[in-house]
This record gives sequence, C-alpha cells and structure tokens, in this order.
Amino acid sequence: MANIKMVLAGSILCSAATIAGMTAAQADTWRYAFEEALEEVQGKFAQKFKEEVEANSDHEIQLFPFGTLGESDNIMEQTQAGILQFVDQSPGFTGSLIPEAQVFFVPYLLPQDNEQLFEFFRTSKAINEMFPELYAQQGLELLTMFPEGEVCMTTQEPVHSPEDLNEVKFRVMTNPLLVESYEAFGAVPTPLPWGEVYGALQTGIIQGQENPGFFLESTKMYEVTDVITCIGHNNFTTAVMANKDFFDGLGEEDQQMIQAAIDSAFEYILEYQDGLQQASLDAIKEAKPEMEINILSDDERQPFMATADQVEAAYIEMTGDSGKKILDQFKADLDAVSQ
Ligand code: 6CS
Repeated sequence: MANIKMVLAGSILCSAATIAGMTAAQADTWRYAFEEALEEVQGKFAQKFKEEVEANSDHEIQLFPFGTLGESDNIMEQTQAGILQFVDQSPGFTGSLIPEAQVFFVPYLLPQDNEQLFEFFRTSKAINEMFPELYAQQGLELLTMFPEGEVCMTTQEPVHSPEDLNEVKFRVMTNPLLVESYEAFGAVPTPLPWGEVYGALQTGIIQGQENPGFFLESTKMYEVTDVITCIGHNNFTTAVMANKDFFDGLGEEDQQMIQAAIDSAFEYILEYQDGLQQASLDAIKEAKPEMEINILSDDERQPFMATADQVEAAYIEMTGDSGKKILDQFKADLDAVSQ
C-alpha cells in the first residue's frame, strides 16, 4: 500500500513538474529590431506590439532600436538567420532583396489624403495577399505594412523645379528605383545607409535627402540643411516581419496572438500620426526660425508628377511580370479606396 502511495505521489509530482516545465519552455523571449529610435514611429509601433504580446501571453519582447545591432541591412540579415525573431525594415531597403517592394517608389502612386491612404493599407490585396508570398520566398513572414508620413526633401538651396536639383547630390535609400526616381527629378542620386546621412550632409558629400516630417525633426536634419520642400510625391512606407521558420514553428494560438498584437499596433500607429506631419514642421521652424519650408503649388509639382510614367516603366523593366501584377493590383486597390 505504502509503495502504491509513493508511486502515485511520485507520478503526481512528475506530472506537475512536466506541466511547470512546459509552461516555462513556452514563455520565450523574442528579439525585435527596427530602423528608428524608440520614440520615433517604428519605435512607437514596436512598443505597442510589445505591450500587446506581453499582456496577452507569457512571452517577452526585447526591443533593439536603430544602431544597437547595426544598419537596416544588418538587422534584416540577422532576422533571416534566425538570430532575431522580428524586424521592421522599410521597402526602401528591402527593394534590393525583393525588387517588387520598390513599387512604393513610383512617385505620386500613393494618395496624399491620409484617410484614403490608411484605408488602402488596411484593405490592399497587393499588400495583404500578394506581398506575403514574395517575402516568404526570402524566409520572412510579412506581418504588416504601414505608412509613416509624407516624405519631404531637405536641401541647402530652395527647390521649385527639377532644374533646382541639377548637380545636387541627393541621398536615397539603397534601392535602384529610388535612384531612377531622383534621376528623373533632375538630381544626382546617392544611395547611402541611414547612419551615414547626417555626416555626409555636414561634410558636403551630399547636399540633400528626403524623409517624413517627424524624422526630419527627430534626427535634426535641419541642423545640416536649410530648406524643406514638400511636393507630395510619396508617403514613407515600412514593413514588419518575422523569421518564417520561427513563425511557422509556433502554435496556432501564438500565431493568432501575434497577428492580433500587430493589428492593434497598426491601428494605434495610424492614430498616432494624426497631425504629426504639421506638428513636426512647426517644431522645426521653432528650433530653427530661418529654416525655409516650401509646400510646392500644384503648378510647381507638375514637372515632378510628369516623371511618374518613366519611373513606372523602369519599375516594370526591373521586376517583369511579377512586378507588373503587383502594380496592377496596387492600382486596383487604390481605385477601390478612392471611390
Ligand atoms: O531614410 C532612412 O533611411 C530612414 N528613414 C526613416 C523614416 N526610417 C528608417 C530609415 O532608415
């Protein structure tokens, strides 16, 4: 009898230990790197995602802001290698890995109205159904794409037409279509990773660059340039993805919890951007009153808009049938939200 009791007690202890062990093994720490600082848009998104994951599971998210693990290309490589579980990398850089992602750099393709733009990101088949397949081929589970704000140029001299960009060495993110686009705008495009931009402007290696308003302010681009020019040609897009082997290896419950956290961070980050562009431009003006900020008129924008067909043709040449399908779907999705 005593033996049976001991065996029973032993097996209960074993089961308890197994359950405890299982729970402990399930509470993982996941690493998430992004291309911006903690208080910039990608960092705000990441903080919200972390908050949601940690509130709804036993998992922990460790955040790695820009600079802590290298440049954008480095964090992408680390994610593909499985060292990181999550990464935020913008198509501006992913375009060299997934050429179709360059569709975001056909000028004047995205709507300038925020409500339309946000609805496009929510509903687009190209973004939510077609891009995930292309990212999967690179070992990445595409979780979401979202806009970060209207892109404006900062330069040393005023820009009112493509002629004003003549001979201007203009930094672009490292993808070939952005090079095409700024060539068509009349500049001398210079692809550089982000970490080199401030220094290159300071030393005169380049004389211009483009970024959304919040980033122009937070990274103090106004200290090394004198003019901001907004021509409405683009909104900065970024993407969050997971290492695909890691994601596929998770249980359905964790996968759903991650997607719900992403969805909630997506809505949060759109709301966060309400009024952000104007507030950032105002803050720049306050920090440097002599900064010239020019929002070009419709007439002044015309010659920039006229380059769109040429850049679109270059995109199709670079990406073939696959890129054309994405572009066609993109346009159909845009049509749907403009109704
Ligand atoms: O221009 C860039 O390279 C950077 N711009 C933004 C808004 N986010 C990250 C990216 O590295």
